[in-house]
Amino acid sequence: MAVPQLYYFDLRGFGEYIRLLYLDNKIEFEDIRYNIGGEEWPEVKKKMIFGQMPALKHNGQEIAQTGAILHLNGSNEEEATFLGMFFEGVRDSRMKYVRFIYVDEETRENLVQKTLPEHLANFEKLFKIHSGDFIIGNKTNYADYILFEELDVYHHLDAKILDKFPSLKAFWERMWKRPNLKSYLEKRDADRVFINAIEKGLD
Ligand SMILES: N[C@@H](CCC(=O)N[C@@H](CS)C(=O)NCC(=O)O)C(=O)O
Repeated sequence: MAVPQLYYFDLRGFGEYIRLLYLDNKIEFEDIRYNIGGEEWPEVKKKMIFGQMPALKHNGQEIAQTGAILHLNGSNEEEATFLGMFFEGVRDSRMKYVRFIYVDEETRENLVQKTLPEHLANFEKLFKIHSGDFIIGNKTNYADYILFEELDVYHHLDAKILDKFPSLKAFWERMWKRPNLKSYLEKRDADRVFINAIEKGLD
């Protein structure tokens, strides 16, 4: 049977949330990566639904939009709503990071000392609502991968940023130890895979 094909750039970006979910859950997929400034992308772009990636092709169907691809609902409507809320909250936080990276909207110091901690404080509160190792109980859901990737990205900006948020820090450490992720994550750092297209966030 054909495996899903995930299309994204050769960096972490939004595609990384999906890669982590697939790897951790042992969902076989083809990880197709295009060079961000390369010659191929303008041609490929014309064929993508919104002219953007990530995109997923499977069984003749094409899906665009990160959230739609990631979406594996919680076990009931209430949980699905909670996960959706978490997902959108993390995306809002990501936009602050993205604006810092691409348009220098604020200083690195302000981002790390004030802006991101405000978001992290909310995530810490939300995380504690459901007991267990992950956002909801002891099973990972799609929102765990976006949360983990964001925490890891912010940790690259400042290795102490999670210290004031013990639940998030413990979660981040736990995700790093997941047997299906550990060697991938170690290799990703060793290879210094870009987090974003201009890479301000790795040092
Ligand atoms: N709303 C979309 C946004 C996707 C998006 O912004 N993709 C960017 C990379 S992160 C892209 O494809 N940029 C290249 C282009 O627009 O040509 C999602 O969440 O998946």
